[in-house]
Amino acid sequence: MTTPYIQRTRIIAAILITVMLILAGCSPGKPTGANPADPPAVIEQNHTIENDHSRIEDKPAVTISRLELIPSELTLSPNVPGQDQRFANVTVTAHKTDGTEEDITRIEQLVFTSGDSEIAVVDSEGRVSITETAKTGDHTVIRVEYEGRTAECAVIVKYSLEETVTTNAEGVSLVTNLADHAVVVNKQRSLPADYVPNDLIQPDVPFSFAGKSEKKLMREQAARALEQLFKKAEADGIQLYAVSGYRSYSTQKIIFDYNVQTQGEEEARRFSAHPGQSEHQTGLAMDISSPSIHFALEEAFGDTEEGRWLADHAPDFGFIIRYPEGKEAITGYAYEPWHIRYVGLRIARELTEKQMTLEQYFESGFPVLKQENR
Ligand code: DAL
Ligand code: ZN
Ligand code: ZN
Repeated sequence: MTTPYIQRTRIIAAILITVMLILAGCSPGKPTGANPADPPAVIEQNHTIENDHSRIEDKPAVTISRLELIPSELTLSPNVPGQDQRFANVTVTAHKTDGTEEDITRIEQLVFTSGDSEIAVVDSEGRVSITETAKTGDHTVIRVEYEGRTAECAVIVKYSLEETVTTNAEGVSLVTNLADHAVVVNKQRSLPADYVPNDLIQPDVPFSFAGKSEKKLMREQAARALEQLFKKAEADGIQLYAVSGYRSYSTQKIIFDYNVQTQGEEEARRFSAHPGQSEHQTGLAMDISSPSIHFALEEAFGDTEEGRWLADHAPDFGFIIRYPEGKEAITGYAYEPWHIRYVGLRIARELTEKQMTLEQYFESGFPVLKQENR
């Protein structure tokens, strides 16, 4: 009894659907709107028909979940003979929701930007280059944007030691990147005798002695960082005093000659620099002490509360303990827990983390391309 009723209902329904489809401009056997100008999209079973231009399966669409710039970190340097390290290419990988990845570097709609065009620039194809004025320790990021997603690649500028030194008529190796905040001055790399930094100022910190003195000066950026370091020390209840900052070539000569007279040349060279070879002439170094050891510059400072605090916190303000314990063979000097050197935040943190000296940073560092482990 019920069967004929259902059949009747089905027939009526089929007629109604046919009429509706005819009214809508379609025919039941031919579901495609053959006219590309048909405006309405018709939903039919599992398919979406959009103006007959595309037919998309109605399962979760594959979209981009994450963009990745490769490498994630680039170290670039000016030209050196036989090598071109000023440029590098980054590629863009799209990681998709279905677990696949695709190189989309050549897609036109990618937007590449530089975080600081005075340091590095990037073209529309992901070619990155550092500028003529970029200095060691400078860093920025290259960013790519696509469909609302972004990825970054850190760009670090690093000169090699070889390309920042020249030999003068007397056979002395003179440093050429004098104004670089990461300049390396040591027993193999001298400053010209007449070099005086042009941005020396007196940091607003307590000194161990009164009166006006060139030894109270530092280069501006280092001086500001020192003020922040001392502010943090004070907040932590640590009493630090600045003892000796900038020293001219002639001041260093007086100091070195005195040390040779009183201790002999061999011993003096373990802790005192020849004039022209002292970091104090760069205006980036400061000797620090505390009342707890009567403002002395001695190895014992490293074991005081203040000395330990300094070693722990200096890197957060861009300073390193320049002559660490056990590195005499590399730095050329015995352990000096009191001598801090401004190198900038990024290098200070990296050196501290890797327990490396400034010499090792640049040696390791024939400019390299670091590639993320994938
Ligand atoms: N004490 C350090 C090495 C200097 O004389 O510059
Ligand atoms: Zn010093
Ligand atoms: Zn990947």
